[in-house]
Amino acid sequence: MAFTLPALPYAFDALEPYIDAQTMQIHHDKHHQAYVDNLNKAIAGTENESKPLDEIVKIAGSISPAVRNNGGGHWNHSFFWEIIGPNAGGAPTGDIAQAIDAAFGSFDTFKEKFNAAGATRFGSGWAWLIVKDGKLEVTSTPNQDNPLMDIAEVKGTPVLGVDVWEHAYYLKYQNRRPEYLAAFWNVVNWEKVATLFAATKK
Ligand code: MN3
Repeated sequence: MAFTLPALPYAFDALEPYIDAQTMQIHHDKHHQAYVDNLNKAIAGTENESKPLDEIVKIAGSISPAVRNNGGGHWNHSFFWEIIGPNAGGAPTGDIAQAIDAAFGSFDTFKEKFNAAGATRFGSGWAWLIVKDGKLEVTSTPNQDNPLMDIAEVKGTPVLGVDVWEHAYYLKYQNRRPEYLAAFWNVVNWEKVATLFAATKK
């Protein structure tokens, strides 16, 4: 069964002024679509064709570069559209807020660490908040790798992530990746992050 592009759960302009409509449209309709199409091509006629995406991602490093890049691209973007949204941002509450305080000392310290992970990821990649051995950690991955992959340097379950490829911000922020990262906090869907965090405890 071929993978398909999930619909964006809000309008392209819903994240204005933090992430502009044109970036969202190209990012979702062109970039994400290309990962889906190329993943389908890479697994067509192979034993991986019938596997769910989560399973493919976990073994992506041992399948092929095409599956690693495009399977990761499909997983990462599907995740990203869900953990951002309109009428979002601010500070987390509840269990996830307590866990962030416990792991990093404060929400502000966590944001600094996450932003630094995104800003210092050379070239293209992602910064992540993951659950590893029951604890929150910040990490980053190159290209379309993610912490679920067999080849990840730091493995864990992502509960928040940010795309720091230039295609995610260049139209509005050009070379100013830190400005994009600062704006990102206005669109974080903490309800979704809290749900993902709760799921890691089951
Ligand atoms: Mn992207």
